[in-house]
Amino acid sequence: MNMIANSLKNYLKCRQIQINFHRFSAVLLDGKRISKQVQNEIKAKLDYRQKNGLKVPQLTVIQVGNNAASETYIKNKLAAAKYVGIDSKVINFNENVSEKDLISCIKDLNTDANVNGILVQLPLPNHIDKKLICNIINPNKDVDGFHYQNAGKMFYDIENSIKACTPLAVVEILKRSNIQTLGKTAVVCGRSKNVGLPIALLLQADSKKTKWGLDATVSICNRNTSRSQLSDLCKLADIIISATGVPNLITADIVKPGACIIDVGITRIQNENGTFKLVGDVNFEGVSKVAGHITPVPGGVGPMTVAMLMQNVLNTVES
Ligand code: L34
Repeated sequence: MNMIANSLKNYLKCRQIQINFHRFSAVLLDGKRISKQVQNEIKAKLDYRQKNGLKVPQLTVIQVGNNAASETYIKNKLAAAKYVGIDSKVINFNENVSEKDLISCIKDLNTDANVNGILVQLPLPNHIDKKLICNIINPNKDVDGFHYQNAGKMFYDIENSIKACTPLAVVEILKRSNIQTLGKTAVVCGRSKNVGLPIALLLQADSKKTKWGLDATVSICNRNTSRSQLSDLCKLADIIISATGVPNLITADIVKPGACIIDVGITRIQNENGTFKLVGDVNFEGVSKVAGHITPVPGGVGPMTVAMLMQNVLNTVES
């Protein structure tokens, strides 16, 4: 009896060691660090341009209303612009601004030779047609890549398309972290035109036809995908990209051991004391014990989105 008890104790001890070993086994994909690295590379190019009397790009951000998240994101974009050496400016509109006034402002910026990049921060109030606004922007100044000409160029593998910053951020994290994608299985949760769908497009693109192709086999899930469907797909996935804004959508039990997890979701949750905390779509605590690589929230895709915006602005004067 004692022997059995002892061997059980030993077994549990071994299991414990194993469990401890698996705790935080995933490599953290540090978006903040990679973002700094990208920004430093952009800064070096812009320093060179400035020294040689070449044009320093200008970014104009349009903010409508005072959405708390937008305030933070715009602040981060302006700070990055300042760091890398991009001139920037914010135009603020009251949330009651008419569509007509917004359009006339954008048209002025479209023809202003001092403005290289135009960005209208989303979301916009309900009385304003987001699609209309995004498609009024001069496609050559559309540093968000939301204009249908830029989206269409990406669809058709045309080289000089401006691509959306969040999809570029996901790709850049994968590339700089040496995550293999060719022939791998990927699941994208979310099909939004600005995030989920373009991420899936970049992941599936053919590297023989475009320089950005990642050659993965991609499934795209949406709100109608059942939990069991999602689970079946994720369990087979080498890469999971989640961009839904649903906290705890991705749990450890549906993640293949060693998979790479990119969390694009950002949800603000109010603590009991009234302060806010940010969470992603991924149950980080559980999934980080199973996954091979994982991005945190905050400090993951968000800061990289800002870095890729700087890259898009630089491209407007380089190409
Ligand atoms: N037009 N609207 C337009 N272009 C965009 O590219 C965006 N997006 C999304 C919202 N609306 C947009 C952004 O800029 C999301 N987004 C964005 C930008 C920055 C960050 C996150 C999302 C970011 O910096 N996140 C940090 C801190 C966030 C915080 O403290 O609230 C992070 O560590 O995740």
